[in-house]
Amino acid sequence: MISRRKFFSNAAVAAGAAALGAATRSVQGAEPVGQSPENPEKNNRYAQSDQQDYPPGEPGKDYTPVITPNGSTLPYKVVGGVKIFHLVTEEIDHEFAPGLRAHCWGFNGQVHGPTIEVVEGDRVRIYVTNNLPENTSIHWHGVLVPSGMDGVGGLSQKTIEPGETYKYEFQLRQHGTYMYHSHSDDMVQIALGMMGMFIIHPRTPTGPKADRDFVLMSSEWRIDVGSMRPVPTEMTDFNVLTFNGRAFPGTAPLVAKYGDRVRIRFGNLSPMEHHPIHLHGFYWKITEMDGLQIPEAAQQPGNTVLVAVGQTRTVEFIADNPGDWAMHCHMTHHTMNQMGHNAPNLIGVRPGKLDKRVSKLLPGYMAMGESGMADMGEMGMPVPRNSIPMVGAPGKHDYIDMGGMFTIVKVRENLTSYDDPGWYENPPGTLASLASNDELQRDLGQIPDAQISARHEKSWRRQNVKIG
Ligand SMILES: [Cu+2]
Repeated sequence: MISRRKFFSNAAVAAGAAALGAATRSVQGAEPVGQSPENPEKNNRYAQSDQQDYPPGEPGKDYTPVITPNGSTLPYKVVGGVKIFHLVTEEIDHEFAPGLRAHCWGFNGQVHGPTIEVVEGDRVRIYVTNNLPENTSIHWHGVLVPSGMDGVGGLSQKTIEPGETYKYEFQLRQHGTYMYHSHSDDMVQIALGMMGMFIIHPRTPTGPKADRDFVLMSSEWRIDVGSMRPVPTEMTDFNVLTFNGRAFPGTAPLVAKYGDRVRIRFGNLSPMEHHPIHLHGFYWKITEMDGLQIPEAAQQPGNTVLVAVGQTRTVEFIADNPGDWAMHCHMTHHTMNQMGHNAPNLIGVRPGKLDKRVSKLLPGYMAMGESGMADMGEMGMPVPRNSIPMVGAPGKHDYIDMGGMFTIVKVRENLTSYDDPGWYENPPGTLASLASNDELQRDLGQIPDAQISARHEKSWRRQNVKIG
């Protein structure tokens, strides 16, 4: 490959110093980020040639390793100054959440594959052994590699047949948050889970260091209730939504100490849908788009970041608000587990004696959803084996009727480890609670005479609370 330095020296020979100056300016003008016009070699992601050697970056010395909740980082060894990785594609019996497993495709026993973590300037050799029943090839999504290492089956390379091991080798000439995924029979292989995150740390870090550096990859699946195989031909009706291959309550919390600088690197390789990821309790700044660093003055603040299919977005915030904070896709159907979308709308329907009448014909029948659907998981309805329709999880205060692409950011003072600290203890006066009659009288001048909704009536009946 020709480095920019070589390109310029060739150009100078051919066209002279004046032309070089013009070319330098125009190329710089096209550069998206982080440029220093006075010193074009600095921060220039094309400046490293493949001939320039760097020692392999070491965890703890050259970078603080990332955390992949519910996942892991791919181990490597160094041979002759090159970092050696080995990915093995295979079918995996994967658990999405307690109660739901399916036969997926992934890497090294995991869905999704382990996070590849390297340092700018590292030279890597990645072996890919194909244990799938069909050909594959692996694309390094967003990583600047020679064309023949880009992994598009048929276009960049011959595909890897079952049983074969291919070798990819390149030097990393950039840093940021990237991904990898199958690029052969994409529709099937991505729908079955063939993807992972690819993190490149800067060789010379600038800016504040993150205390917690999390990696979260979004995906979506169609797994029919009671079945064990995601449907790869699904185009619109996904019913299992995941962070790092897990649906809530299967998602591990993201734990931070009060005051930590937290970085979260989102990637989305869902087959079809974009995900607006929303965090409660904080605002963040978007520091990277598709792995490219945004200059500080241009970093957008917010609390929701849209991560489109194929994109990565990196955010940073200071964990200055202790508590248990929801973080989730804000598409409401993406925080449900195995929600069927063809259910009749029963909200507001008064079933009356319908249940009794139908149950004579269908033992166990029960009209559902006439007062909303929040109760369904809690009621523990009998469901087919290996399914979690509408399931959420018991929370500290009540049942959490969320699922899918939902997790919890737990921020605590005085943490001694980053293990799950359990539920947050709310300091006195900081927890929403039932208003007393005295308070209502004092502040509203009346005690509201709310109609008991059907839902409360039902749940009170369950608890034998006397009503009416
Ligand atoms: Cu979503």
